[in-house]
Amino acid sequence: MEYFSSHYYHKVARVLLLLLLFVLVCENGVEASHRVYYEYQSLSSTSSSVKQQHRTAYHFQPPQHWINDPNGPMYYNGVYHLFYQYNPKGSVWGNIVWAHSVSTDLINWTPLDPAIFPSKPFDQYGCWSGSATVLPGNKPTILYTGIIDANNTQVQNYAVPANLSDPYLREWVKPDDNPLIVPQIGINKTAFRDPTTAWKGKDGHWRILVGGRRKHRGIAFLYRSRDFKKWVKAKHPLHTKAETGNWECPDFFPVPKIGLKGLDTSVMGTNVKHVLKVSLDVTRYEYYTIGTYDTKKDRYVPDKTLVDGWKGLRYDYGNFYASKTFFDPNKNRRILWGWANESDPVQDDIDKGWAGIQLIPRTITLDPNGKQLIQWPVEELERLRGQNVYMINQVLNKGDRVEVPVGTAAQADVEVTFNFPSLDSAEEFEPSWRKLDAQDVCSETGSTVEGGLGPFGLLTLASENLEEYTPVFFRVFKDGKKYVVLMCSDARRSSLKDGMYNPSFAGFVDVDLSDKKLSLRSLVDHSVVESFGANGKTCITSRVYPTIAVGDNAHLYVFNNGTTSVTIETLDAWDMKRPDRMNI
Ligand SMILES: *[C@@H]1O[C@H](CO)[C@@H](O)[C@H](O)[C@H]1NC(C)=O
Ligand SMILES: *[C@@H]1O[C@H](CO)[C@@H](O)[C@H](O)[C@H]1NC(C)=O
Ligand SMILES: *[C@@H]1O[C@H](CO)[C@@H](O)[C@H](O)[C@H]1NC(C)=O
Ligand SMILES: *[C@@H]1O[C@H](CO)[C@@H](O)[C@H](O)[C@H]1NC(C)=O
Ligand SMILES: *[C@H]1O[C@@H](CO)[C@H](O)[C@@H](O)[C@@H]1NC(C)=O
Repeated sequence: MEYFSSHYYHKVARVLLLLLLFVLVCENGVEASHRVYYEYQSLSSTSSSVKQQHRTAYHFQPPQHWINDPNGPMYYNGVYHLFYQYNPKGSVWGNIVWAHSVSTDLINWTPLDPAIFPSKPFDQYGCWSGSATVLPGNKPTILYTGIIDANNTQVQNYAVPANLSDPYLREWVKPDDNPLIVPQIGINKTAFRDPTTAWKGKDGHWRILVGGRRKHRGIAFLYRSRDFKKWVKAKHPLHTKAETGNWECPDFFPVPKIGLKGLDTSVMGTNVKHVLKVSLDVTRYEYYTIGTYDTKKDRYVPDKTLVDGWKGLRYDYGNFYASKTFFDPNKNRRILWGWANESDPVQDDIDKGWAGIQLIPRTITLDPNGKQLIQWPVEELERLRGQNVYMINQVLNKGDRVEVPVGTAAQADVEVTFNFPSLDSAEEFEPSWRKLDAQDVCSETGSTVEGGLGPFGLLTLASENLEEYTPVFFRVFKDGKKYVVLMCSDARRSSLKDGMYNPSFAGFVDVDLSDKKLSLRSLVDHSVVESFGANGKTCITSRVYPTIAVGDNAHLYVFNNGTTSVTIETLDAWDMKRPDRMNI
């Protein structure tokens, strides 16, 4: 995928581009939205200049520099591999290579040398995102997007391990019969990227998707191959959707209708549903649908009850993009990786010496109601839990704020279940809000506006006198006979420093309230708050940069600002240890 720094910039750039087009009546094909900081491309900072204050402790981060999309995650011979887009020379986007790390538990990672970097005519201007497929005979193959000229022309290449006996697959080779796929006439060659993991049809042919666009229509191009070398574009894309703009990083995989197991990407049939996720270049967020893979027509049909478009379901309603899943045969689960960019100004990233993190990998399953996915941090994360503090049956009246005395509130994992006596006091959901996104509703209400049932939840990365805090909370509304649950992760008061991107991220939670309970888990890690509402039905990530609520001065509280008292049924919090590197 490509990086540009803000939606606003994008709009301005589009207007400027249109003007330019009128004036020049020509188009050079270079992305208007593609903000490249040439002046910083070759700056090379040293580790000693890297600012540590907001660095994460247990989220994935290299020692320095810029990272973006997770690439080609896979499990091979007892080892998890994570590749990712990386600028080896600075903390802004540019000079992109595939950095490579390995792990045996998804938590403790050891960096290796970059696996794929520009070196051949078919990728000399960049090695962009892609996926891994483990071919029969236990042979991993990577497909990735190569940039072949200064005009950003995109092709799809492959790379294979140089030595299959090397337990860490350190070295990768890019054979000379690359590229495998070039954009044929009719395909926009600057919007043609991010090949998926391949799946095998009943006819024995492999299939992959490549993301792209035709005008404003997002497209998941389908390619087929018998031998993984010669790829032929299918007449019809697997799926397209008007007015969604360029699709980046498509991901397509099966989930079982019943049960929690993950499935190999090639599994199909009546016992499975399929999921298609796309990353929206225009809005810089993702959406997914659940649907049916019609293997005869080789087309994907989203379920009618779901929104196929900008207002569709999201893995995460916060700072989360360019995600990718893989099947983990070791524990029979499907795991999701997502990237969170920084929310501070570019100059701060340069000063820090780093930018971007990978979020905690999440196990994903289908909600038994079939209407959405459920996500939960991989169980291995729990090995980092240190000292536990807990609360039970503690009542929170209106205005109460209670400290959770966890050892390091800046580096913690907290799980809480609230219960409430009734839903009677839920506020009316204003009819005018039906047109709004959850985020807009959250920014109108927030944690400071008293409600009936809620706002209640956690105050993370909070300073003692609440000059700074990032509240993660619920608010329950009544809309006719139904209840609407809003979950917010509101960064507006997260930092006293100006210039931060600090939205009141929010999502609705499709949860049955008949047991009058709501649960919340937050992973707090210095500059990230990654939250899971209602056992993983709604997830929201915020990147925040407190100035007071740092290190030992960060606090964690539970609060209630609704008129109805709520009870902390159980709360468990742990301070989190730092992962180790493996010795290899
Ligand atoms: C890039 O596009 C411009 C305008 O179409 C063209 O003149 C130039 O030759 C192209 N450069 C390359 C390397 O393809
Ligand atoms: C091709 O895609 C690029 C990148 O999304 C876009 O800037 C350009 O306008 C597209 N060209 C056409 C003809 O649609
Ligand atoms: C391949 O890796 C194995 C295991 O690390 C090593 O013993 C062997 O020498 C390597 N082969 C080559 C050709 O490098
Ligand atoms: C609760 O509401 C009061 C009154 O609006 C406000 O002063 C306070 O900051 C709120 N608490 C939180 C945690 O937002
Ligand atoms: C992350 O950064 C913020 C602030 O610059 C932008 O507004 C987002 O668009 C950006 N997100 C992505 C996915 O690039």
